Amino acid sequence: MAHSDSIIAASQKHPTVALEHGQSYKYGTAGFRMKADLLEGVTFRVGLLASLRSRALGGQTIGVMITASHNPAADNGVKIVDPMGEMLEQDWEVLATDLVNSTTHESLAEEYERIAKRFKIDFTSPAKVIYGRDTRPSGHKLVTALAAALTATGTEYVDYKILTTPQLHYLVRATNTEGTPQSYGEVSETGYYKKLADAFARALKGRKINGQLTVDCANGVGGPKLAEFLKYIPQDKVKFDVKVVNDDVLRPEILNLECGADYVKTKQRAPAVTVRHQARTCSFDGDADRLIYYQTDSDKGFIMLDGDRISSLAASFIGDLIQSAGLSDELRIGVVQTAYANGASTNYITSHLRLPVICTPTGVKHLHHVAAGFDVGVYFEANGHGTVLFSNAAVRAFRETTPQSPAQKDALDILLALSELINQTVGDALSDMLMVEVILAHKVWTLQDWATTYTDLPNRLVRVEVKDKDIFKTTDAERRLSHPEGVQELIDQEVKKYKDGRAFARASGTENACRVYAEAATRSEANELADRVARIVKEAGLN
Ligand code: G16
Repeated sequence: MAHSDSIIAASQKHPTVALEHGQSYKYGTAGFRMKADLLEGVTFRVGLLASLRSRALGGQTIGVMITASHNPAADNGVKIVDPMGEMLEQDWEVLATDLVNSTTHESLAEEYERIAKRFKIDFTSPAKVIYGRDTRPSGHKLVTALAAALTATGTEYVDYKILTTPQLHYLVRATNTEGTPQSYGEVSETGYYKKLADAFARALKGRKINGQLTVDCANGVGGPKLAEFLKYIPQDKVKFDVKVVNDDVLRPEILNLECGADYVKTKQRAPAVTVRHQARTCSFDGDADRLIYYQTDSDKGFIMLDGDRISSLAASFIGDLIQSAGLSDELRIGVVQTAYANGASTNYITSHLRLPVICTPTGVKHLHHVAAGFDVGVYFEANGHGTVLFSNAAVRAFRETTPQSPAQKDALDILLALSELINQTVGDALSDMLMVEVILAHKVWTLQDWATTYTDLPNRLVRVEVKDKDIFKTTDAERRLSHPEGVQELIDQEVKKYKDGRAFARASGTENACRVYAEAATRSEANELADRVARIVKEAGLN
C-alpha cells in the first residue's frame, strides 16, 4: 500500500464531479475533453496513471498535455503522451477510464494499487512526468491537480508551462532519447526551435519563398510560439516574410472564435480578419497541431488546401525525391487517410501518384500506427492534423547512400533535412507549415498551382446534437454505422440518389455530438445529402 494514504489525502482536495444522467468519463480520441470545471479531479487521476505508466516502463518519461485544442474556450482536456512522443497505448486508455471513474477516494487508491500489481510495479523505482498546457486560463487549476498527484506518488516532474501540443510531444521524445544515438534534439523549447530552423534552411537549399505568408493562430498558443520560432531562422540564409494574425492570447474568450483551422475547414471560409485578396494564408488550431492553407481570389473565390492536399503534396514531393535519390526500390511510401478524405484526393493518390492508401478510423493515433508500417508513411486527416513518418531504414539510407551525381546528392540532403523538419511524434502545424513552404519553394508553386492537382468533390460536414452519441457505433473504418440498427440502410437509400454521392455518420470522440460528412458531384447536392443524413441521425438520436 505504498501511496494509498497520500493519494487519498490529495484526492480529497481534487475530487471528481458526478456526470449528469449517470454518464461515465471516457478516455477518448483526445484523452478526457469536456467543460473545464469537470476536469480537476480527472486531471489528478490522470497524474496517477501517468506516474504508474512511467514506473511500468522502467522510469521512462511520460508526458501530460492539458488542452482542448479546437474546442471552445470554456472546455479543456487532458491526455497522456507515451515515451517516444506517441499517443497513450490503447490498453492503458481503458485503465485511465477505470481510474477516473472510481467512485470514492478509497476505491481510487485501490484501483491504483491494482494496476501497480498487474504491472509488477516497484514503488522504489523512479517515475518521471513532464507536462505543458495551452493558453486556456483553466489550465492553471488543472496543472495544480496534476502536480498534487505526482507529489503524492513520489514522481519527479517538470512543468514546461505553456506549450503547443506538438512541442510537448517533442520534449517527451527528446527527454527519453537524450544522450543516445537516437537523440531527438535538445531537451528544451529552444532546442525545438533550433532543430526546426536549421532543418528548414537546409531543406530549402537556397530556394526562395514566394512572397508573404499570413498565419492565423486561432488566438491560441501557436501565436506566441510562432513569433518565438521566427527569431531562430538564420536571416542570412532564409528570407521568410510572415504576418501573424489572430495571436491575441490575453482574451481567452476569443480562442478559436471564428478563426483557426477547424473554423476554416468546417465553414469553408476564411476568418474575417485575414480576408486580404490573393494573400497566401494558413490557419493553426488552438493548440497548433492542425494546419489548413487557403487563399481568397476575386476570380476563383475561396481556394482551400486542407489535410488531404497537404498529404498528396508531401507524398508527391517526397516520392519524387526518393526517385532522384535512387531509393525507390528500397523504400516503401504509403498514405493513410480517414473516411473524411475527399474521394478526389484518394483517387489522385492511387491513380496519379500510384501510391497505396489505407483508411483508418478518425484519431491520429490510428493513422500514426499504420503510417509507421511504411518507410515513408504520410498521414493527414482532412482537418489538417497529420505528419510524415520516416523509418530508421529510410533515414539511414538518406544519410549513408553515396551520391553518384550532384542531383542525387541534393535529393539525399533535402530528404535528410525533411526527416528532421517534420515532427516524427505527432501532427504539428508549425513543422507542417514549414514543410509546405519548402515544397512550394522547390516547385515554384502558388496556392493556385497546388490547387490544380485535382478537383475536390463538393462536401459538407455537419455537427448533429443527439441525446447519447454512444449509441452510434461504426464499422469499416467508420464508413458505416452498425448501430442503431437500420440507420445505415436509411443513409444508403439517400446516398444512392446522388451522383458521386458518399456520406457517413459517426460519434465524435471529442464532443458529445455526432458528425455527418457528405460529398457529391455538385455543391447543392452535397449540401442536400448532408442535410438529409443529418436528419436521419437526429431522428435516431432522439431515443
Ligand atoms: C482531435 C484528434 C483528431 C480528430 C479530432 C476530431 O483533434 O486528435 O485526430 O480528428 O479530434 O475528432 P472527433 O471528430 O472525433 O471529435 P484535436 O485537434 O481536437 O486534438
